[in-house]
Amino acid sequence: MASRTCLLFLLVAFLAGALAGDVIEVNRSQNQREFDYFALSLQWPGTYCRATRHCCSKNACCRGSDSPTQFTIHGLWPDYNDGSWPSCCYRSDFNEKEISTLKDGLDKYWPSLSCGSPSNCHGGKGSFWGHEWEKHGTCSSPVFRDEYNYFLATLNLYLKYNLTDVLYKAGYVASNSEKYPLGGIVTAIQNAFHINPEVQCKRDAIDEIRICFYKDFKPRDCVGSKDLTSRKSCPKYVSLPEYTPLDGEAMVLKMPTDREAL
Ligand code: U2P
Repeated sequence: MASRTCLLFLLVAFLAGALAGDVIEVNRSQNQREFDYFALSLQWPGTYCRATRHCCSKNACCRGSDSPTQFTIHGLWPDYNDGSWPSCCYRSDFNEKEISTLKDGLDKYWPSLSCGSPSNCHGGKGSFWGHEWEKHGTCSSPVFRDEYNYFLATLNLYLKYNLTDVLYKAGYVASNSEKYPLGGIVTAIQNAFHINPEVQCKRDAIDEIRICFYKDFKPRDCVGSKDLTSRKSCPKYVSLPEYTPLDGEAMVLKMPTDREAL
């Protein structure tokens, strides 16, 4: 009886979460249903990097004056129209050699903004790129069936749909004092790309903006974009924080090796 009550409670809690709009990640292993669309998720380094507490060589927040000042890539995610997404669809261990010719572009536009080693799909720890390939890239077939094409297409999309530039031209620039209307930022993106993006905030700071695409890479609305009031993570006025990298001396003092940073 007790275990029945417990099961019922878990079921109700699960359904309540789903109905409240919590996203559901589907780990479909081999039997994945084909995804519906792509979300190109772009992170704002000013928001991410100001939480930096220690440095290591792989963390782009620690590049001093070369730290990124534009949106960088978080990932290209195959998603379902119901708000869930597949993950870890088949075993394909990340091999950095396959993308060695893309490394300069990836270091610049798709850097890790932390020292942590995210988990891969099989219980191990790996690089940011390895995590994104194994968790999301493997679910992007039949559009992509290999690492090289997945990373190359993501870089090309990022360069073609230059979000930082769109916001800059509309007057939305990095600032530690300005607050901008969320509606104005969304309108600037709508006018440039003719789609509704998805926006995520950490408190009042823009954290990520997602631009979505059909499988043929024509832009389309993101599922979580429907109306402004449902963008529960952002207030009406938002910021795009500037990031002031740790100064040179502090960087040296705080720069453990990658091993120590794990
Ligand atoms: O939003 C929190 C984390 O959930 C994963 N996510 C979110 C939306 C989506 O469409 N697809 C998706 O995978 C991301 O996990 P990550 O790739 O970072 O492991 C996102 O960070």
